[in-house]
Amino acid sequence: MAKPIYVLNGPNLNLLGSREPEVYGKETLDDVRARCERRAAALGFSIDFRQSNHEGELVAWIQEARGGAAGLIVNAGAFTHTSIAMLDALLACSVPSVEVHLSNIFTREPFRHHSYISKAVKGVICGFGAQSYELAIEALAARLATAKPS
Ligand code: CA2
Repeated sequence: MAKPIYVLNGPNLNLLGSREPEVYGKETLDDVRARCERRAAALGFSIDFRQSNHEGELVAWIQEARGGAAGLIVNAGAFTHTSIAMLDALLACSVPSVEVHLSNIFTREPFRHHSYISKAVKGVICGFGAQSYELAIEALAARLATAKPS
């Protein structure tokens, strides 16, 4: 059976749709999951969509992706700006990965302008709301389609 694309979501993203709609949009994380599932299915992939408020759990999922995932999409939430542990896990993970953000982190507070994890991913998509995730799935699917089978 084909491996899924893991879509990993970090802290507080379970609150999507409940506050700050002007920054993060009105859709809930379940709505984002549904978008991802539809987009991936249209491109011939399946999705394993998860959220955690715990850095260690996110690190464990990235480690699991090494054997279990075709690719990885990560919205690390605030850990984006703090987590060397997630950077190290991604550097050790050979599957292609894309960093996503709902908001444009570069138009926000200066502390959001730096991402620790960007160094370890193929690319970064931010600022398109829930559509950022769909764009990431498209980019990953295109890369996986041209990648040599291992
Ligand atoms: O724009 C993004 O996707 C972020 O990764 C979201 C993080 C933020 O810390 C990053 O700088 C950018 C925050 C996620 C929290 O989301 C909430 C949504 C609704 C209400 C409260 C928090």
